[in-house]
Amino acid sequence: MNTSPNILLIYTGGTIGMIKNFETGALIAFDFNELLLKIPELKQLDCQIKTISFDEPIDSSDMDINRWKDLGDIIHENYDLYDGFVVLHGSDTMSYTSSALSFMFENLTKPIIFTGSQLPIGDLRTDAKENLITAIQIAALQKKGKPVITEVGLYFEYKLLRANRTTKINAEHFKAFQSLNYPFLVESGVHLKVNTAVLRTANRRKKMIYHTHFDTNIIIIKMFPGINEEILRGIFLLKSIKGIIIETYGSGNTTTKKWFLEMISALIKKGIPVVNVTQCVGGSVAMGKYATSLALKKAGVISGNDITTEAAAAKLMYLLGEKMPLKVLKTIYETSLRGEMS
Ligand code: ASN
Repeated sequence: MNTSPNILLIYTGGTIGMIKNFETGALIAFDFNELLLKIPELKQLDCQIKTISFDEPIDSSDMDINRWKDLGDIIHENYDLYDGFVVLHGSDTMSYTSSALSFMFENLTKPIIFTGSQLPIGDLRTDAKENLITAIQIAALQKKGKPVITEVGLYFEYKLLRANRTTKINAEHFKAFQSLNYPFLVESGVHLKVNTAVLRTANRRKKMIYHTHFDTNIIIIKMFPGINEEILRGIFLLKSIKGIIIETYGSGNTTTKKWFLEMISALIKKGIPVVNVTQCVGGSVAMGKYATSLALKKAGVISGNDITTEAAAAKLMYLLGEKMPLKVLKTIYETSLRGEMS
């Protein structure tokens, strides 16, 4: 009997599997089977690989909560059949999707590793092969017959990062992702160096719970000097708004103009959660550190601490989807659920 790990490779689209459309010159997703022909090396890996593809592979800019659910369903339906999952995904929104998946799968005991590339797999200088092959090797890592990684990771350019800690920071470099507030999980060199101390540990006695309700009635507002009262009022008064993320300056600071602070207070009084995340790529929100964030704290703004905007959006949609009173949502939001904040 073959006991090498079983890996399910899921293709959603992205540059990794794209070719140039000769009429428009733009990159479009193409057939998954052709992608596999370009990497015969996969046969040499010491694991069984099965593949499945989205019916219509997409550029990740077209991802939405329905596609997150399609992807989650594939993993959920195959959860007991495989030892690990590798998701091929466009890099543009990979941090959002992978953050969302981290909330969808509670008590994960198997790896879900996202990867993709900056150049298509058919390109001579492609980064796709290394990313794909190593992502599969990491998903197949086992110790005493159990997966080493038991969380959602993102592998790109020699590093496995905790997915819900990542941000795409470069549209051209092979090193496209950064996780400034959390160390890498695995580094690939001559050997795979596993940073065991920082991995999430699985509690195998707990049942995996699959969550699929995301509420998209949220908005992310990025602060900038000169932000306009009328425009903000128009957005905040929308009937459909159920949650707001404000991307603030530095350690959570905003303008102290009366109209702004009154608007925020009024929203919270209406039961709408307002989350404070920093627009810096590293560091955290510390409301009350400066006078320019004290009023936010007093008004009951939720601290996003050192969460990324991508994970903050996924977490807010997830918790709103789970439906709970604002007080409870605030407490849970300020707690790390999947290692997304310190
Ligand atoms: N536009 C592509 C995508 O996100 C970018 C990439 O994969 N590098 O699907």
